[in-house]
This record gives sequence, structure tokens and C-alpha cells, in this order.
Amino acid sequence: ETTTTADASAPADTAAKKPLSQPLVRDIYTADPSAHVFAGKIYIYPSHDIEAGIPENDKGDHFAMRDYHILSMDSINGKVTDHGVGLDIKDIPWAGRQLWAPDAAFKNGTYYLYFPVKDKQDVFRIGVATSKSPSGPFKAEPTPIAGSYSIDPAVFTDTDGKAYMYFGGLWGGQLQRWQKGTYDAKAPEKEPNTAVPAIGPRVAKLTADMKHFDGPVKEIKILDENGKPLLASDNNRRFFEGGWLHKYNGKYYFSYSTGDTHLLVYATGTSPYGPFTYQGVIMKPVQGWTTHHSIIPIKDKWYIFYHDTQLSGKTWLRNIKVTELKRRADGSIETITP
Ligand code: FUB
Repeated sequence: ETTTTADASAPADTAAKKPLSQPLVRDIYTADPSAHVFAGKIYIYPSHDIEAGIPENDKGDHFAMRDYHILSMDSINGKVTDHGVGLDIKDIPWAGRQLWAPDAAFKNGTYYLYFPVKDKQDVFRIGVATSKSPSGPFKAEPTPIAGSYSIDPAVFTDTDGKAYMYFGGLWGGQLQRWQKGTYDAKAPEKEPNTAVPAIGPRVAKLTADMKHFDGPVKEIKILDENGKPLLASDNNRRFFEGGWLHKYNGKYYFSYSTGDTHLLVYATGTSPYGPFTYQGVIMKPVQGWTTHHSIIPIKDKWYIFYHDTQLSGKTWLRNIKVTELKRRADGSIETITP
């Protein structure tokens, strides 16, 4: 376990005045931060970026991560503790390559780590691992979650205790290859970029033991201001990857990355299954190709955890950050210029 300040390389007075929007960790590269408050502490479940020496391509082969480090903070401005490796790819019996963006959940004394990784046939699936501690180590189940596919799991537990997994990502995330219900290895590496309804993210209710899908996976509809589905060619608004669900004042907020247009945007609805109506931009482009986020309340404020490439300048070596998320009186989210 190592401990680092939130602003390790900044002068002390700057660190005191600017705790937010700085890299939270500087001795390893981290990305895709899924944050939660567990047992009174902030826990962050990020990807652990490495230099794998694989040439950059649109499928993201160069994102060849092999483990997860779990981080925690006592408070939003506090020190960051790196709890070391919480799950290693070598301990996932079915895994092939590429441990991508994870998330975590808690129920009845057990912590659940959800992770996407390519299986030995090079198809992304989503796995689950469990621990009695939020910092791990986590033990992976022997097989992926049946019926799971693609990337970027985000698990939301509603006020009635029911839990849902949101997932999916285009291009390297392979979601465009699942349009017929099974994996189509011959489908294009990118989605159609025409005026057809955009491919939607997916949602599945979880079973009471949090380890299985409780019923079929559903495609989520994201609608425009006229109630029409967003179009695939609407690159500034259509879903690409990195979905996250939070609830505020009884309304469901589904936020996501637009990928090739580098925005974080959101849509709202009245059911965890959607449909969600597009509302606007949460965050303008960061340094790097995309960002990937989570949104949680901490005490009386809301925060957005995200990443950029400030430390390395390389799209595949990212660093996580956090900043405050502000809302207007009507619940709409103010756009952040990172
Ligand atoms: O970290 C690998 C992938 O990059 C994630 O799964 C995506 O959301 C993007 O951040």
C-alpha cells in the first residue's frame, strides 16, 4: 500500500488552494474512474494504464491493461491511498487480454467488482469478482456473466434496492457487432455513420446475488427533444461508451461519452430502463482522445471523476481527476470546461 497526496508534485500552497482537477495519482497511470462511498470512505475503481508497446489503432489494441489498483480517500481533498493490485488478469480463468473500465457495488457485506475483458476468442465479456473488503483483493468468478458482452459496466442500485448494469461501447468495445443478438465477427469495426437510429447502450437488471443478469439485456433508447431516437450520424450526441447512471430528485440521469466528438453528455428519464431524453453537455473535451467518468454525491455536494492525459501527453497513459458537478435549480447540469 502506498500513499500519495492529491497534488504530490505541486507546491504546498498551490495544493491547498487547488485540490480539484489535479491528477489524483502520479506514480501509476490510471483511467476510467468509477467512484463510490463505501463504509464512509471514497473508493475509486480505475483502469490501470500501462505502456504495452502495441501500436495505436481505432480498436484500442494498445489499451492492453493487465490489472486493477483500487484507490481510496478519506475526503475529497484528502490523501489518496493505493491499495495495490485488487485483481490481476492472470487470476481470471477465462480472460484473454485487455482489462478495461471497471465498476464496483456493495450488497449484504460483499463488494462486487465488475470488469470487461476479452475472452480467449477475443470477444469482450463482463466478469464479476467478489471481496469482503472494498479495497480487495477480489476473486473472479470462473466464467463471465452469462449474456454479457461489450465493455464499460456501470452498476446502479436504485432506492428500492434493485441493481442494474449499464454497459456497451462502440468500435473497440465491439457493441456494433451485437446488433443481431449474437457476436458477428464479420461486422464492421465501426458503426454505420448514417441517418439511422444510433446503437443504444445496454441495461440488464441484476439478480439478488449480484452475479447474473435477471432477464434479457435491453437496448436503451436515447431520444432528442422531439421524442425521436438520436441518429447514428449525430456524433455530438449519440452514445459511444462509458455510461453512468445516477438519480437526483427522483429523476434518472444517464451520462456517457460521445467518443469521437470527445464530449461527456447526459440524458434524463423516469425509469432506470429509459427512454432517456438528451439534455446537454456535462464536460467539454479534455486533453486526450476521450474521457470516462462517474458521478457521485459526497456529503452535500456532487462530484465527477474523470481522466485526461496531463501527465503523459499520450492517449493510452491517462490520469484520473475529480471536480465538482454543479446543477441549476431545475436539476440541469452546468457544463464543465476542464
Ligand atoms: O480504458 C479502456 C477504454 O477506454 C474504456 O473501457 C473506455 O471507456 C475508454 O475510456
